[in-house]
Amino acid sequence: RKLLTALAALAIGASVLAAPAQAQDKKYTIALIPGLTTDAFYISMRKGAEAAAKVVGAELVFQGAPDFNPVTQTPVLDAVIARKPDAILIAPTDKVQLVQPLKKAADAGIPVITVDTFIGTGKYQTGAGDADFPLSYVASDNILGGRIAARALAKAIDEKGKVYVSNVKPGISTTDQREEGFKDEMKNYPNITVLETQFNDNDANKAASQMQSVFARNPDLAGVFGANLFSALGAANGVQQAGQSGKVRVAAFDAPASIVDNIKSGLVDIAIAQHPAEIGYFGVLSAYAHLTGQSIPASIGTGFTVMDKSNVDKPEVAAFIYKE
Ligand code: T6T
Repeated sequence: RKLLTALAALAIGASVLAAPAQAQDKKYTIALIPGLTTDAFYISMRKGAEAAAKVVGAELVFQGAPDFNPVTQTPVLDAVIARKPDAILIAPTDKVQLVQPLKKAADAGIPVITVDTFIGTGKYQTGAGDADFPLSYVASDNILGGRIAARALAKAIDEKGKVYVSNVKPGISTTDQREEGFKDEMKNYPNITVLETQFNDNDANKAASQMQSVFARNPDLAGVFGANLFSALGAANGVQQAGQSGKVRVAAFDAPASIVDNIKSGLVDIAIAQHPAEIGYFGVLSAYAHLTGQSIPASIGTGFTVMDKSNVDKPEVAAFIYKE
């Protein structure tokens, strides 16, 4: 009888053990909605997400808007919800304006994970507020990134002079936090004055002309922090157009090939490369873990690689140049 009982227990154990294997047989569809489709940052994120989808045998659907804007992102999200994917990964383009649209996904039973940007405070699964429902937030530490930029720019300008932040628009979690980290860190440099932020709506041309206006008003301008890819690219172009390459120093967030060229030419001092492929990879793995019955962390922090002239040719650094 003892043997029979033991065999029965083993059989139960075996069927429990078999459950995840059966779950793994299901082909999940995971949607990734970027901030915008044509940005090298999100193109790189997609590659990481696709790599993870391949590992877990999921289908990745990449669908986004042509610009970084909650008004164009919301209908894309609605369309994705209508396709009933098993999970949604999204970079919400506004902390507040994407809350209700994403609530619709959660109400429809679709798990939501935010990648790169967050909604609400970014503190999820706390039971507080109306925007804590996403399961996880997978992203860079953007406050830290802003601090790194401040320190690098301070060093480049010998810790004195006027600087400003070229930024996208208020309400985006990432770029708001970069500015916050940058300004807070600059408090450690009493001889540096941070001028008013210039908002460019993610338009590099606008960022370039704003740089020239700031320079016209402040001919002693020492540096600029471009808080994302288009802000940095535009600010650097503005510096060049003003004939100030190497004189007005530039710290860039994000690392597309064009910014790396600018590092090599001396127009840009440093670029803070995020690891977008890592964000995509761990976003998909987190969604899959949740779908197959595992608990997942409410936030996952991904890394940075700081690029400058001295290291950008090293393969282990160049590996983080964004893919186009
Ligand atoms: O900097 C990234 C991203 O982290 C941010 O949320 C929006 O801008 C980028 O996509 C770069 O263009």
